[in-house]
Amino acid sequence: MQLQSTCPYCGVGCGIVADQLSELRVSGDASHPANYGRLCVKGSALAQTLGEQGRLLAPKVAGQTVSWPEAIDTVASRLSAIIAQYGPGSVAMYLSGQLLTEDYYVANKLMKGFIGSPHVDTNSRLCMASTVAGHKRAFGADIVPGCYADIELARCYILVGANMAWNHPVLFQRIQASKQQDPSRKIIVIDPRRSASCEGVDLHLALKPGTDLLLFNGLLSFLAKENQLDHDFILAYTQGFAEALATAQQQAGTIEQVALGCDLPAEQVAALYRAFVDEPLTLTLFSQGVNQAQNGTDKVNAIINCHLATGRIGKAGSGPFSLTGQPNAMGGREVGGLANQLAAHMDYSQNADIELVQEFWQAPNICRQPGYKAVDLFAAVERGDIKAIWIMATNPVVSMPEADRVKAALAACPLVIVSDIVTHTDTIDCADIVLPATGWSEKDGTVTNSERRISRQRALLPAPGLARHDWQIICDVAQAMGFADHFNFSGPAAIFAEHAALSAYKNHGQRAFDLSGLTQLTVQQYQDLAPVQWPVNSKYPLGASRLGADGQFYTASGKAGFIAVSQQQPAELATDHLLLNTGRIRDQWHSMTRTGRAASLLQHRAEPFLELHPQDAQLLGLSDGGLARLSNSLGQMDARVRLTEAQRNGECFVPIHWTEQFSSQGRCDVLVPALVDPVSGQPALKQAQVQIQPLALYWQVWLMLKPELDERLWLLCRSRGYASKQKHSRTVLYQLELAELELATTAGGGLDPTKLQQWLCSLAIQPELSSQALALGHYRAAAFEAEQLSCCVFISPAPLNLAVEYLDQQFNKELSLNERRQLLTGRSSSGEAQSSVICSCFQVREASICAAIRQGCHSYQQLGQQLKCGTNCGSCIPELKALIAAELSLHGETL
Ligand SMILES: Nc1nc2c(c(=O)[nH]1)N[C@H]1C(S)=C(S)[C@@H](COP(=O)(O)OP(=O)(O)OC[C@H]3O[C@@H](n4cnc5c(=O)[nH]c(N)nc54)[C@H](O)[C@@H]3O)O[C@H]1N2
Ligand SMILES: Nc1nc2c(c(=O)[nH]1)N[C@H]1C(S)=C(S)[C@@H](COP(=O)(O)OP(=O)(O)OC[C@H]3O[C@@H](n4cnc5c(=O)[nH]c(N)nc54)[C@H](O)[C@@H]3O)O[C@H]1N2
Ligand code: SF4
Ligand SMILES: [Mo]
Repeated sequence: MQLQSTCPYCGVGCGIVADQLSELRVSGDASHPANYGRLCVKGSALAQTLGEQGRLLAPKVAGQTVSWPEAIDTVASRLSAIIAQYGPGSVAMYLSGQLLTEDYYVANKLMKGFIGSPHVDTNSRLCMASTVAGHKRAFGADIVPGCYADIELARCYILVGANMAWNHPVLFQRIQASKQQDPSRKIIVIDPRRSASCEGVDLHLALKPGTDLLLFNGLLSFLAKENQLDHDFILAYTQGFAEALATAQQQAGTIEQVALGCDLPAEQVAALYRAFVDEPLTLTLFSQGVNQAQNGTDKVNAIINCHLATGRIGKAGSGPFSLTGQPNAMGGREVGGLANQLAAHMDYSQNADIELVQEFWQAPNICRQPGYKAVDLFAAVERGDIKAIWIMATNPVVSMPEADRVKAALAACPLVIVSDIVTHTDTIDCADIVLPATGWSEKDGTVTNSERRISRQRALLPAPGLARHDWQIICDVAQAMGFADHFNFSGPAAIFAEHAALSAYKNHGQRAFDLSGLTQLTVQQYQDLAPVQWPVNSKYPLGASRLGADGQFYTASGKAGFIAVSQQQPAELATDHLLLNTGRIRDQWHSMTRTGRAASLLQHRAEPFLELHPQDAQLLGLSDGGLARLSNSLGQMDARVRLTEAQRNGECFVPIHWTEQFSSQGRCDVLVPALVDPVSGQPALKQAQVQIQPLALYWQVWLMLKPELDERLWLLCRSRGYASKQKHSRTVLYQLELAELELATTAGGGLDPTKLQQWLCSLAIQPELSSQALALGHYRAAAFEAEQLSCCVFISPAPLNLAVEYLDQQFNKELSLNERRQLLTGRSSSGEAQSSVICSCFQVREASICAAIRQGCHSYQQLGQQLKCGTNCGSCIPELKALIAAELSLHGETL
């Protein structure tokens, strides 16, 4: 049987087809307009992330498994008791752009209409809030004017603070394909880091972090100076131009001055401006390098200003394009998941909106004031003003700035309820009540992608254990709290119908978000709903691909607004500090609760890492492959050093993904201060100041096991030094680094046999075969169960560079004595060492790729023919190109 659904990861919102053979197989849906059959590496590996292992299968109260009636009753009665004592404002919800629209709708309705607490916010505050605010200032509504089809129509792509090659890979492939078809198309990247998206582009502006506003103000002045303004459009359809231009001109000055402020060569700035002027078909695609800043909203408007000034908005092939992060970041905005919104794109600024929502919901306790935004919400938990918080589908102990404060605030909060799909997350570990939700492939509903397209996520598999749908859990609690009549939905179709009806209620074309054409869907029609772009109403019965081309906007005057914005001086870097940038990697999704389960996705980057320039590393005494400790007054993080000239001097980068489930101290957000954009409340997650020092703990330990360590032993590993956990096909590898004292006492730095024995014993390891030179600090051992390898341990004072894949393959088969001895060398008999996996789909490693390049494969297509790398999802093609370039420059003359 084949079923169509939508990928649960990024905001591209690719359609998938699931084949239910003996096991689920996932491939790209050729008919879906987001991807036309393509999938990136995460989408391709979806089937690997399924299965009951590690899943949360039953509700828990205070660590004890309970039945659903007991869990619902406990949640409802404890919430009611807190509300009775402290008022409705003492309870909060913290939601997620990974909930389905239907889940989100009922959560928001329960809180803002029935419980009467406005304190509902979502992780979209960390993600899209600045864009929402920027859109509302410019367009009067939170609309993305363009659509994906503009990619094939555009001729110039400007990527601002967006690493699309890794984070919106399928859209990046569409850009690449357009460029391949017509190489005169231009790709320009604005990012302080030379990210994977910079590979082979026409221009990369490695600007000083935080200076984008100056760069775009400079562009606006340049457009005026060069007489490139669309005066007719400005006059007829916009307001506020003169002030915005004057502010930009006052600040930006000449190209040289902009270049100085942005720390860029003047020629690069000029080339960017010239490209924008020369090419009317320009798309400016932006993401977190823009949003996650203290002036994120202003940056968004500075970009939109340039598009308004040239009339390039909502037109085929041009426009500003916000790349949404999560699969349903848009859907959450549509139902009013943000604390300053109400529902269906209405907010608290107009009484009429509040009355309308109250009337439609027949709500007894409608909220009339905005609630706390994420950072303020957790500060209110910390102060004790919020006494109960229900967290769904997000992991704030990992992803919020000042994450250790968030953790402490939750630990002290009287009632923390977490709905999740896995047994352990850093946030669940702070919860009083844990509720098992169904996850992707089990749940049913809708999501809206970056181009406003609503697609169905369909259930492909039954719910595991006692897991229930998020909407169902919320409605059960609502019913138990006495709101039964308003939460007795028969299923997601009924919720969607009500959501659509609210968007249409007394709308009369005034509110952009209008699903009036979808209010009458039958359950079957909802089940079969084909992807459609809102609005869907009498004006756009089949949905609208573009908005704003007719010059109609949703401000009071109907005109689009220019916003006068000016760049503040970026904060000075304290002496001995580096500027820390944070972001994503190709194969992992956020806190790794799903992608961390797929062995193939953990080989590209296996540990938390720190990227910095070799010159900085030298000054700090750091070496490639060694460990580093990053710290500031807020916290500390440990990571593996990767030297790269892709990083500007004085700046460094760490990934956001590692948690206490996968590493000892890998959470980067413990270092990031909770400074927010004053307009949007979005935290500036792209900047922190850190000190860095080498972390040399002495003993390098590799522990490879089947099955993984239990919670208690993993905690033990984490508490003893550096630890990281990596899933492989058959085993789990624990890469540890322990302090000298832990295992050594001998004068020459050798291993102390008693301590070694104690250590092995503490981890329940009983080796049967070993090779040891304890005086030199070397120990290698293996244990067997029913003739098969069950564990191996390697200890050395020097870095261990073992062939992980080979070792992993030795598990699950009977080994001869010779093979057992070979195993202890850590290398196969052919002696191949470890190098990182570049192509995750076919597990092709860097070493084989470089060898093939040296043997004459000088294009990624040739590499594909020889090694298959890059021939499935194509996510690694930018890296293949980079390796070819690097090998050729290194060995150019001889190749
Ligand atoms: N593989 C993968 N893909 C994902 C996700 C994931 O977890 N993994 N998450 C999804 C989500 S929720 C989101 S929000 C998106 C995010 O997608 P992106 O925004 O592309 O992701 P990031 O890597 O966080 O940041 C993008 C870039 O901003 C740059 N940057 C930092 N400071 C500045 C600055 O001052 N100016 C400019 N111009 N650039 C700057 C960083 O160097 C980085 O390369 O990705 C989505 N896609
Ligand atoms: N420093 C820094 N910090 C950042 C960012 C950054 O760039 N830099 N980016 C920010 C951004 S843009 C984002 S979006 C956030 C993301 O950060 P989070 O939202 O905290 O991360 P996730 O790992 O996506 O958390 C989702 C949780 O929901 C669970 N889950 C999955 N599916 C379901 C479901 O259907 N129902 C329920 N109930 N649970 C489910 C997962 O197991 C997981 O625990 O991080 C933010 N934090
Ligand atoms: S680009 Fe990748 S992660 Fe994003 S929706 Fe498509 S397949 Fe999923
Ligand atoms: Mo995000």
